[in-house]
Amino acid sequence: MRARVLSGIQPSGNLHIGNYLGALRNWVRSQKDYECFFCIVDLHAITAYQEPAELQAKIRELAALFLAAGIDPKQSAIFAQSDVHAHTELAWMLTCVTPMGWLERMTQFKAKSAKQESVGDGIFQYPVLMAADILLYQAAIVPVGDDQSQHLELTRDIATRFNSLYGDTFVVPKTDLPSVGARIMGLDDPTAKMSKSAIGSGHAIALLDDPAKIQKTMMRATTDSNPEVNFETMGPGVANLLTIYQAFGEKTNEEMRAEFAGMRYGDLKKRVAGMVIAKLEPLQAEYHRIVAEPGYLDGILQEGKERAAPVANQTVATAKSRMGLYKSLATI
Ligand code: AQP
Repeated sequence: MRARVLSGIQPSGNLHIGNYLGALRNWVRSQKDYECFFCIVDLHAITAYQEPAELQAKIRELAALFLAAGIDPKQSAIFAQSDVHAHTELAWMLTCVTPMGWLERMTQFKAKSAKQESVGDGIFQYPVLMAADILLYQAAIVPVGDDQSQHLELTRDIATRFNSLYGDTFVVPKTDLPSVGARIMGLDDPTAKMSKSAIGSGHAIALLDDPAKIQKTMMRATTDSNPEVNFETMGPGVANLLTIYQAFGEKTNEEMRAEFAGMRYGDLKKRVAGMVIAKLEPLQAEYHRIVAEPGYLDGILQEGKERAAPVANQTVATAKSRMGLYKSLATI
């Protein structure tokens, strides 16, 4: 049996190049060596208010983007988290073995709760649900961006604690970060990570942005007070633009220096925009082809659920029995 991979993206906001370079592109690559489960984490998305009709539309949009990026539904399961009930069931069991102190240390919880007057319990429990997503599939590898590293460490701790309390039940997973592009920063503010939920038109490049919009956003990107690229003194804005180019173009550090040292910022931005436009063009064409086929996406999500649910249900059954929870004679 091949080792398993699990990862997910929230159907909130517009998928951006950070999501692609940090996670989605690695998912596509992992299909070669692993049995993969890719989850549209709608239960995570509702930790912030989502307009219901828009959430429904975003779930399909995300499924189409997974396919357009190169996820092959014949090899990998694409499904919605809320469609496989075991996710919430295991999340509760894991909540009961997770000390509150572990969750209070999560930087994403601290940052998100600092922005809100009233903090929902869902934001606090977010990493436990994420642990359930991963552990249900006995995933050995979890390809994510760097912002999820702390949550992955927590998942490992929860799995280890459960295993030591109740006997070996879960595979303890490893994080798979890309070597370049693990944390793409906001184009308007290169000290904050590019995020779907950030407000402002100059912040992110969405995977479905047209070439004119990409060019415009790129030309407005924050740089620094130098006139041209200097690899020794450059600020985070210029470093971020170079990272985007390097990640999309799969260039070595030497190639980057040879191509960009001494280049004026206006030319740098044009060149990065050109690379992003060229790389997104086939993905966008494929996306528009997929969404034009009525019923296709629902079929893909149904097949994904049928592949994911038996695996998840088996793990929940084992975890319940290890914990001593009641099992009736017949399943209804
Ligand atoms: N800027 C990023 N650079 C690299 N990888 C990133 N990821 C997210 N942002 C970057 C990775 O994308 C996957 C999906 O994450 P998500 O659905 O939480 O996306 P988001 O952009 O982080 O969305 P939100 O709604 O804006 O969430 P918050 O506000 O929580 O950041 C993950 O693998 C993530 O690492």
